[in-house]
Amino acid sequence: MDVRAAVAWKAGEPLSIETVNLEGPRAFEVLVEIKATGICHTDEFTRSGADPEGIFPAILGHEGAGIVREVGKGVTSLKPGDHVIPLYTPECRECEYCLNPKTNLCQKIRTTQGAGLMPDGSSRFTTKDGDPIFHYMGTSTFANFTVVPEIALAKVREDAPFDKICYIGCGVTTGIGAVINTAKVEPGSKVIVFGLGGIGLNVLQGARLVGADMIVGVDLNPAKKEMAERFGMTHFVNPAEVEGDLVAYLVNLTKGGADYTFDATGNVGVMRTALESAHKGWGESIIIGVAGAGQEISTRPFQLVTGRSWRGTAFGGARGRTDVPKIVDWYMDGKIEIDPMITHTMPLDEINTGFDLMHQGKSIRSVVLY
Ligand code: NAD
Ligand code: AHE
Ligand code: ZN
Ligand code: ZN
Repeated sequence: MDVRAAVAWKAGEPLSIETVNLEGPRAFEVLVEIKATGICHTDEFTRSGADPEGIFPAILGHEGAGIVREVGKGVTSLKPGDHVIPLYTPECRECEYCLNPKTNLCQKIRTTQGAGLMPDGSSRFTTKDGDPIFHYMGTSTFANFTVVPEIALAKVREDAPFDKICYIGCGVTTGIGAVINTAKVEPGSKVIVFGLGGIGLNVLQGARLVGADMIVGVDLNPAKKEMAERFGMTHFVNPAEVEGDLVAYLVNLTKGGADYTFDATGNVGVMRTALESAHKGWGESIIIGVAGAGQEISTRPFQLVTGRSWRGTAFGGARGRTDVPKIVDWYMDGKIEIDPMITHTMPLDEINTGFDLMHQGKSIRSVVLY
């Protein structure tokens, strides 16, 4: 079938909106009509060429929501008409990783997914000339129709609005999940969040949800302060306005360091600051941001010797098919907020504007509506 897609032809170039071919679902695959998709900084990370796994031409996008239109042979858990959120972290419920409660990183299809292919090693997208176009994160939501493995789809309630719940496909779940699943922040904790963008704001609301006492937000863009306060930030720090050492400032502000710190910037220098502003003896620092090819983190081992721990999280430690429908319920029940974070919406034809707004620091989430 013909589908409208934003194609990333080459690293660093704007996306090109065109009609491409999509083959129907093969065994254990599902055709989904995408109704809305957010633009996450990770899409920009890959588009820019910073992603060591980046592969072109590809159809990016991993924060979508839509409706099942057709199922391939062997699909038993979904049927046409079901509302779904594609999962870049699938949940097969039978691999070694799914059977280990310590991780959410299902590895059943990770190799082919990372190579931009469906689990059978081929692509469903082709150009008008029949040349393959790669999938991205197994989801490729920057197209009005996409094919996704059954194990990479969460079935969600039908009264939830696509233009909001698409954000649960990455940002909301990642931020809230980092607090609840990965760090397991306790009530009364002191928390520092670095980067108050689409992920950081959700870390803030996760911290508020679990009853953290002091929630410090750190961002170079002062325009992020107002929205961050709305999501639970109690203290704002702009590193550009701190005289002297930022770590010392934050340790002083939190009276010894934070119980939990989170990097939601992807900057390796910030990651070090986050680790070192965690409390001696017990502070934990969680890396959420993804760093460009070739970048590495460093600190003095003494920081770990003296009781700080450095950890990371992917998709907020969530097991998508199990947890995502629950987060949709939290949103529908008013337990968490999403609407104010969706600052811009646009048709697919204007998707590059969404990337521009991200660069300019003017948006939290831009959502493409099909
Ligand atoms: P974003 O662009 O919306 O937000 C980033 C924020 O960081 C901005 O507000 C920016 O002003 C701030 N910032 C940048 N440099 C800074 C610095 N040196 N000090 C303080 N603040 C700084 O991006 P996002 O969509 O929120 O994504 C954030 C990061 O999380 C990205 O690296 C993204 O790739 C990553 N991410 C990871 C996961 C995961 O599963 N681990 C999921 C989603 C996104
Ligand atoms: N491909 C990159 C890593 C990108 C990355 O870390 N992705 C996160 C999700 S970011 C969503 O916005 C993730 O889930 N990682 C786990 C995984 O298996 O990819 C690189 O550096 O190679
Ligand atoms: Zn993302
Ligand atoms: Zn699995």
